[in-house]
Amino acid sequence: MDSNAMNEKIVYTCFCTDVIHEGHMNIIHKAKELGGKLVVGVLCDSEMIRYNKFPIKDFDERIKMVADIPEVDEVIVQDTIMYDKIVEELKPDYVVHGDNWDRPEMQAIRNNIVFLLEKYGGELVEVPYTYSENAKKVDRQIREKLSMPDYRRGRLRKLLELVPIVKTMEAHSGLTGLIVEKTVVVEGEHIDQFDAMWVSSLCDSTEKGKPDIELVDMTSRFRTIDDLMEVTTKPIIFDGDTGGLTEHFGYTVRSLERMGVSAIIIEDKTGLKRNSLFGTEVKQTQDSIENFCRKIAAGKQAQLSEDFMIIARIESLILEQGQEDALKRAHAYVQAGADGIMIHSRKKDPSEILEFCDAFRKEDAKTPIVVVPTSYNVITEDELAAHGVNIVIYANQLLRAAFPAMESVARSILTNHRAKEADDTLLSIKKIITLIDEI
Ligand code: SPV
Ligand code: MG
Repeated sequence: MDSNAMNEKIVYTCFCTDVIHEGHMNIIHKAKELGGKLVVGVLCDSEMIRYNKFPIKDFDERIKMVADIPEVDEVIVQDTIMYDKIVEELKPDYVVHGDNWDRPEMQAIRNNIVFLLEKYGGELVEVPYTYSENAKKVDRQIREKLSMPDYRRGRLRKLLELVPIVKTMEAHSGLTGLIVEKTVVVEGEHIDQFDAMWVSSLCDSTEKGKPDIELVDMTSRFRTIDDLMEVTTKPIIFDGDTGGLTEHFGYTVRSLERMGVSAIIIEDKTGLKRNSLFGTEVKQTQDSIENFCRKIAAGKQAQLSEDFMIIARIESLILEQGQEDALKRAHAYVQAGADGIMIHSRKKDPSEILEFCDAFRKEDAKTPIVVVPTSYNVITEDELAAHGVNIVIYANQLLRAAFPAMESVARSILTNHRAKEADDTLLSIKKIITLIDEI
């Protein structure tokens, strides 16, 4: 007979945390006071990630951490952030939660709980959330750990194991980094966020008013990475252009590893590099397979950490060399040591990319595939994942959003000889002065 049938009340609360501090213990004590059996759910890794709480502890460790709390009678897995499945299975008399529903995603969760409990007369018990100085310190320490180079570097490989597709957004400054770090959306029952950041050569150069031709030197590119690293924790994928001279490439790999970057992507072009989206409209030269393999191998040889990734980018479709050439190169680059491949296209139709992915996956089931759907932007993440894609990069959208907005405001002020007309389109003064938190 289950405990409900025995009339023992079921009290449920869910934890999505790496540490238990006083705030959590307060919830446990309040839940225990309700009497009955205290069941605590531990949110699974993939849902922690969607909820923008990348787990530091392994799932098993998090289960043990909760099981070790003496008041807890049973620990179960909660494998979706919304409570439908758990409420259906457990039919708890009470769901206990802190009353800190401040963010929109928290509100969505609250609505979901209330809706489900109302169906059978369950009750949501909201405990005043206590956030002591010590609890704040513990949370801050967790965040600091996420930003440490050794931890951050390995996070991309962890993500590749935990999520169906790694959603990567371009960031070219501290501010855009914060947007990628913090933006969370609620869409029906789903909560989502970006997993990683792309330091694009196009955006990094354009932001500095320079063309995307490897003109912005590595020291300057590293400064951009530093700006991002200072204020964010998500893993960084660096656009390494051609990787430069083979003799220099190992040094770049070591610097990036030291900084805590997770991966570099280098493209198989040589000579003056032009942006791929020009395609064959400008002169671009593809490197030989042998040379490019030597470069990959030199990078792998120099690499000191286990988790850094060197990803080889194939320009055959961009340069209209055909699928066969692209596939031959992909397999050769993997043989040379590449930890992943990126296939690029500038067509509006995604078919050539999907054809490549299907053919590559027939021969190679595991090497991660990276794509950049800038021109073929109709395709969704689910469709890409169904064709074996592991990392999707939105390579330039934030910068492209900012430019027309800024230009339009500049025009408005010039036209109106004052700023009033532009003001409605701007962030309020109150928001801009409070946008960045002080620690
Ligand atoms: C970049 O973002 O700099 C890239 C992708 O390399 S693309 O611009 O499409 O070549
Ligand atoms: Mg680039």
